[in-house]
Amino acid sequence: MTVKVPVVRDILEANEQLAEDNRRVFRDAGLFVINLMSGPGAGKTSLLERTIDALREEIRIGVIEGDIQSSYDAERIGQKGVQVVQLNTGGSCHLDGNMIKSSLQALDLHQLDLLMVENVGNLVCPAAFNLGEDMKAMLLSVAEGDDKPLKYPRMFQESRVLIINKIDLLPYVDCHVGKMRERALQLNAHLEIFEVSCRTGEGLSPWFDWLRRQVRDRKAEVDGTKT
Ligand SMILES: Nc1nc2c(ncn2[C@@H]2O[C@H](COP(=O)(O)OP(=O)(O)O)[C@@H](O)[C@H]2O)c(=O)[nH]1
Ligand SMILES: [Mg+2]
Repeated sequence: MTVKVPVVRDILEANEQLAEDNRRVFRDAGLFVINLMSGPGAGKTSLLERTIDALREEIRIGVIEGDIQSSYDAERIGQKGVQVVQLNTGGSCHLDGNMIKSSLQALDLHQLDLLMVENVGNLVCPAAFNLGEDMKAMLLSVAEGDDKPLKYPRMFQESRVLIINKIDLLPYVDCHVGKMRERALQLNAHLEIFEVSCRTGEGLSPWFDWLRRQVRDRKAEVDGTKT
């Protein structure tokens, strides 16, 4: 019984160290980094595609794709002509600091402004492992139901941003967006919430503006430390 607790703590502590190493590398490159999490199929890759299409002329975006298996998502993103690397976890349900560290040699970080990491589709473990990101952002689609904050609280507590996706489906599903928002905010009053449809494009402009601001602030921070 007592043996298991320190083992678990060791894994998380070792991960923290690796995440810290990654964070230093990202800072040196002046990058803003987002760890994108959701259940399978909520729309992470679709959001990345929309974001790249909208911002590619002004922001240099790179993507790390995390999946248990396949390079399908990386191929989707690769078609956009941006830097992308696929990480296969080989069964693990989340990305960790070590996986991110090993993927960085495949990217030219100094040619990027924004790095977006698509985590493995899962509403549980990704929230427990820091990657060295600036912030975690999560997607929840209306098709998954407004009760998810009650069932998977840690995801909402760890995230800075909640993107409620697939609002085009609202006429067809039993989801009360007001209730979803309220439950999420009860867990984390600082959540920035966007209601979007990656299918129609509705609601995405405020998300793009928010990203522009984060990247601009990071640049200003880096320029400030240089002078
Ligand atoms: N109706 C609708 N479907 C969407 C929306 N966003 C994504 N999808 C679809 O949902 C499925 C899963 O999307 P994907 O981006 O691959 O999700 P991921 O597994 O989180 O990366 C695909 O069939 C998408 O076309 C949306 O806003 N509305
Ligand atoms: Mg995906």
